[in-house]
Amino acid sequence: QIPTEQKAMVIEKTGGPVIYKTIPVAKPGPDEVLVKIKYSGVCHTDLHAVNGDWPLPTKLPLVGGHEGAGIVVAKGDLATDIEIGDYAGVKWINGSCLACDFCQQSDEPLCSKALLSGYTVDGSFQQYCIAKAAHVARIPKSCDLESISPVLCAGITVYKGLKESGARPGQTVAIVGAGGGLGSLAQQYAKAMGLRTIGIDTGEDKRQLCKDFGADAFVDFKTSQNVVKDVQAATADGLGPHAVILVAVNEKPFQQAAEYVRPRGTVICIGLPAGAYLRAPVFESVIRMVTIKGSYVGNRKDSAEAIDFFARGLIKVPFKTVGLSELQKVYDLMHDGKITGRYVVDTSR
Ligand code: 8ID
Ligand code: ZN
Ligand code: ZN
Repeated sequence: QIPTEQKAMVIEKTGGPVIYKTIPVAKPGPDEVLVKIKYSGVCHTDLHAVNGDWPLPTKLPLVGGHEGAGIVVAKGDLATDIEIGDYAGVKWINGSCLACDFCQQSDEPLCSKALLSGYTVDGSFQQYCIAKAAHVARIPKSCDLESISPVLCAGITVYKGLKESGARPGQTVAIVGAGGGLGSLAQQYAKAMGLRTIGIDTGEDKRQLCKDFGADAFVDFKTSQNVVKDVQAATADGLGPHAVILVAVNEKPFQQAAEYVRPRGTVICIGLPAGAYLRAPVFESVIRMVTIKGSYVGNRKDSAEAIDFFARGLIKVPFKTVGLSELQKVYDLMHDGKITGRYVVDTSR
């Protein structure tokens, strides 16, 4: 009962537009599964891909999307540890070589042969999507596919970033871009890990979301006279947060975070604004022993752990759902910074 044709959102050239059209359903290779995508979250990365923001070309034509939640409907002969009917997630790392130095150490995102869903291979903005069986996320049947979809990139990424930060229960983490997709999930994971949070973003909606998620403070980067001072003042002893999770799509905070992070604190860079540079004063960074590092999605174990937090009911994803055919509207809102939380697309319409 797998059809030969399906609906998909396709970009034919960098810069868009994204077009709703009928395309063939692919057949899984020996080490692959075919996932019937029910819902897919829309990540800012998908918009970077449309716009050609990064120094890495996409395939063209391209079906974007990498937060695809669905059901396995076909599989190759080598896919022996996953069954037809299982819930599965198509995430950013679609596949990797499993043999290189990085794959052997479970740093699969660093594999030079990694396949990227919705970027170097077609992703989840279609009704049927191919992914490597080794990498497809295993989703327990108790989970709702609609609300878990944003966990498949946003959740995994911020969970990994929080682990990389080394922040421990009771400590404070500042989340820059706290009202967006990654940021709203970062707040949830941070709380579940016993951390205090400071949300940094702008506007009443995003302030309210941070409050609802139990943020200890909110700093509006647009109205604050001095973001550095306000963030430090939001910690009990005024010394600043132990860690900063940067998920904003803007260069400025990447050049500010090292100034307000606590001495011996860690700045985790996750957001990928086009053409941006990191900058920090050498003197203060040295004498305050600041760590600045990048964090890139997560490996298969991080993915399973991030999903487990959701399955245990610890993560509430704030989302709105629209039809797959309305994807362009989501991109327009995202471009204008008007999305609080995440948008999810329903592939049936
Ligand atoms: O593995 C990775 N490193 C990874 C994985 C997934 C996504 C990286 N990303 C990248 C995306 O490509 C994107 O560049 O993380 C970034 C955030 O993705 P998103 O959460 O999907 O974007 P969003 O929902 O648009 O949220 C961005 C938020 O940043 C705020 C905006 O108001 C919005 O709420 N923001 C901006 I723009 N400038 C800000 C500033 N100066 C800011 N918040 C605080 N200070
Ligand atoms: Zn993403
Ligand atoms: Zn590899």
